[in-house]
Amino acid sequence: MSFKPALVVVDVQEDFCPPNGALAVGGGRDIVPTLNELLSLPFPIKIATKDFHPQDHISFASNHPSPNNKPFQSMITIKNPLNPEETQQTRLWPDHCVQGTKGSELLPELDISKVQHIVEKGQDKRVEMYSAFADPFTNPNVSRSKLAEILHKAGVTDVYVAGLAADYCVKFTALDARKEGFKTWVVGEATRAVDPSTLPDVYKEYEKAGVLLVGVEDEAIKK
Ligand code: VGL
Ligand code: ZN
Repeated sequence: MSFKPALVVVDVQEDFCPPNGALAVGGGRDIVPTLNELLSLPFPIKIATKDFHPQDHISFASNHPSPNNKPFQSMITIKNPLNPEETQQTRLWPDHCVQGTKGSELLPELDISKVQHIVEKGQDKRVEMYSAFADPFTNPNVSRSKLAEILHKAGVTDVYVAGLAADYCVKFTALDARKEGFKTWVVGEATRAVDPSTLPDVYKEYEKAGVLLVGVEDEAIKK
C-alpha cells in the first residue's frame, strides 16, 4: 500500500491572529511553534493556504446594508450565482485578508521556506469559500483553488490539515479533502477556533465523515 502524505497549513495569516488581526482567533499565533515542528517533518508535500478576498467580498459585513450587517453576529441569505433559486445562509465577518493588505500576509514566524505551494482561496466576491478546495455552492465551482489538482497530480494518499480556524476553514478543508478521496487527518493541537464551544460538534462531523484527529506526537504523523 502506498503512503504519500501532504501537510496543508490553512490560513495562518495576520488577520486571523492577535494582536492586530481583524478576525483574530484566540491563541491563533500560539500554534506557530507546533506548525513549524510539523513543517520540519518529512512530508513529501507541504502547502500553505491563504484566504485572499477582494474588498467587495460577499462575506464582509461592510458590503451589506444595515441592520443585518453586524460582523460576527449577522447571518444573511445569499443566492447561488449560477442558480438564484438556490440560497444559503452565511455568517458575516469584519473585512479580512483583503488582497494586498498586511492582514492577508502569512505570519512571518511561520517557516514557509518548507512549503512548495502557496494556494490562494476566496477570490470570487460572489461566494463564501471556507474550504481551501472550492466554494460548496456552485457547480461548476465559480471559486476553485489549485489544491485538488496539486494533491491528485502528486499522487497524495493522506492529507494532514492544521491552521486557522478550526471551526471554519480547517473544518471545511478537511471535510473536502475526505470528499476528494484522501485519507484525512486534522492535527488538533495545531488549530484554534473562532468559537471553541462548537468544537465537540466539529469533532462529531469528523467522525461521521471519517476524518481522523491526530496529535503531533502520534505515530501516524512521525512516519
Ligand atoms: C475563515 C472566516 C472567514 C478561516 C476565513 O480561515 O477560518 N474564517 N474567512
Ligand atoms: Zn474569509
